[in-house]
Amino acid sequence: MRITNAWTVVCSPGRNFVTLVIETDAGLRGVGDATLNGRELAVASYLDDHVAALLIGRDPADIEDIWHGLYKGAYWRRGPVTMTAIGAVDVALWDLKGKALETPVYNLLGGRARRGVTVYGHANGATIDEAVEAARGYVDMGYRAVRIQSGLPGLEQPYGVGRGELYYEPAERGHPVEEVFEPGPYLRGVPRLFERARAELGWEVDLLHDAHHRLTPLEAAQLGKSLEPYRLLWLEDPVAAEAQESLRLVRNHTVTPIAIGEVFNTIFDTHQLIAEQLIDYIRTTVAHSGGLTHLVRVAHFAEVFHVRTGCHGPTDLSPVNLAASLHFQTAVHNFGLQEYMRHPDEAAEVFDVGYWFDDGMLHVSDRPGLGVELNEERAADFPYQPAYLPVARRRDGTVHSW
Ligand code: KDG
Ligand code: MG
Repeated sequence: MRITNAWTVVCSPGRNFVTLVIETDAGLRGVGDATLNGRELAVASYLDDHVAALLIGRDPADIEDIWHGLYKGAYWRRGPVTMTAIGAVDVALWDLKGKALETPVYNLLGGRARRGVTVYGHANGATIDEAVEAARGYVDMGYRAVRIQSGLPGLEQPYGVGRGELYYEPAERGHPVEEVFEPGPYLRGVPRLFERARAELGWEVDLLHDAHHRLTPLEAAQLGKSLEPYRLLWLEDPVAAEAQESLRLVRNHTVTPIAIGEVFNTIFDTHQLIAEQLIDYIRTTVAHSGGLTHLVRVAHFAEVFHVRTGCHGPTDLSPVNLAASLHFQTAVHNFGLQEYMRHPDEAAEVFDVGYWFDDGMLHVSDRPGLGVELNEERAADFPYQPAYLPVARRRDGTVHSW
């Protein structure tokens, strides 16, 4: 079999998605997610203008060789745009391989290691009361794990409080929205949120929180310590992910489990944190870190150090990425938890998915490949809409990590 064509489809069914399609002379098509929130067209151009021509004529079965050809052959390595582009090619090739062999992708990754993939939902609210009520809604739907974010006294715009119920969407059309962040009210408020959540929801449900890279190492250590009584499953991104050595300080002061990695792109971003056991969950995304080929390496490396997977899975990645994550999480032994935000309804008109939610878990379908079909005609009805993620500033106007 040979690759005859490769192109991206950029569409906005409720939000922007970039999908790579790879076509073969056997009439099979594979799809990969190439969405990078707020920088979508950079990845589309990387693929259409620089990578597509290199794929034509190649045997799609040669995934390992094509992967290294794009990674080492470009000379300019790593970074989110490059690794998202490589990830899209990689996932599309696994999809093709599954379709060619008429088997789901998880079978190609070693086979089923579990019945289903336990997921966490996103509860948020403008106040602690609203957020805990939203968390109760997830428990009632059967979720066994819930991330909770809320507005707090003195901090009206915390990370993670979106518009609408199930669909959290941070990107806004037009210019980036500016939000204010102050660590004082945040560090005082979050323990009150989880004290309330435990009192209302009990201890059976796993609770999580995302600090979104906003704290200094000492602030992160303080937060982890003050959350210990409420036994979180994880505290996510307590410090900026690039400051890896600062995790030693956090780790020395708290036993609250730590999850990091959604902005990482390669195993080289993860290896210090994993080998020094500075984290408990690695959150690296299939789409943004070179696809399944590379993330499987990260998972196997992490297993040696008792670090478990916790793939990033926001709505700003398409159902193609979610399906790829589910095949990965179904097959790797050291699975931890999978993020699950529901996509807007319009997305279902463009992406026909085989996975389904039941009993707190997402289940992969047994369709060949990834089990997701892209409807290109319908995608054309939802043209790209320029949109940006917010920017955070301190009260005095200093730009801060969002
Ligand atoms: O595009 C940015 C989002 O993916 C990010 O804000 C979501 O932190 C996030 C999460 O944990 O899902
Ligand atoms: Mg996060």
